[in-house]
Amino acid sequence: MSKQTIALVGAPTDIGAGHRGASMGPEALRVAQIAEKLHARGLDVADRGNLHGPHNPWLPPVNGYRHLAEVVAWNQVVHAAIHDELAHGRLPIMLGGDHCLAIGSISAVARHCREQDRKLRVLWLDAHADFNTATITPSGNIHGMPVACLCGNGPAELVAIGGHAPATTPDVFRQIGIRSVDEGEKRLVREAKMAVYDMRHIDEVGMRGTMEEALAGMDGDTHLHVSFDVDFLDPGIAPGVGTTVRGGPNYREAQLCMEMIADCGRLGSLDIVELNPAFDKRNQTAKLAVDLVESLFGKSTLIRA
Ligand code: 5AB
Ligand code: MN
Ligand code: MN
Ligand code: MN
Repeated sequence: MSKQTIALVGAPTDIGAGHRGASMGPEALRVAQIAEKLHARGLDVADRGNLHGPHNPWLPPVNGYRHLAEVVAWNQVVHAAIHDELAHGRLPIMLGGDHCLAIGSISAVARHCREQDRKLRVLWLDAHADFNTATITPSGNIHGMPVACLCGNGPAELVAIGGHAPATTPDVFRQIGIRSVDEGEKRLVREAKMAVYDMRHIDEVGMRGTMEEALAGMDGDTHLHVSFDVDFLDPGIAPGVGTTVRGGPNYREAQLCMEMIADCGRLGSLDIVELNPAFDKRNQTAKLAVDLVESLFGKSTLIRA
């Protein structure tokens, strides 16, 4: 088997967020040596640099969406770049940027899976369900809507990114770490029968039991995508995000989550999103994210081998 090549794709924008600053995420991850650390793990790493898209005009929502046209433009660019990496057999890591960009990356992964006749599983690591729509959103911020858009509930321009509408269906998702869901959003999550392993579930069955359930049922034909919203982590260890919610996974729980994903051997693509250096101190949250991503690629597994 040839060596796995990882492609780092920077998407420096905060176009879908409620705070400015996630646009600095890609550079903070590079400063935290994401490329060097993965390379040291024996992986081939190519840093593609940053994608380009419209500036953030910082305007109020229109018809329930903030910056819809700019969000569409960014996601088209992300979709094309991530699809191209997958088509060439590489494992893309999208360095966000805010979480609206998962519409572009996951639609590209879903398209690749259709083309290769593979199944898709998405692990959504987040404090939030990101299942809002224009009518129920409390903010109009599209980073709170990517899962809904990917499942066909959103504006046509976003739902159809990549040409196949919807890009995917709720049954491919496993949401982990959830602890902040808006009232209207709760109803939609229940109606969609979304698999939500919320913090209550993690409290009750532990991270190990949770991950066993979330990873169950995948086979050799399953592509695993991880969408890692850094606000998944407890803000005590990860203050560098725009939307902190107390009561998230601690350091060891987060490590176990990543280690169990590594052990399953199916990881095919990754988003690292919502890192906001404007809220961080000494780049500690970026360093933690890189530390966890090293575990996602098997760092701690070797100790026991
Ligand atoms: B994130 C909120 N539900 O829709 C909304 O960080 C927050 O990508 C969304 O998970 C958080 O504005 C979006 C209140
Ligand atoms: Mn999110
Ligand atoms: Mn979040
Ligand atoms: Mn956020």
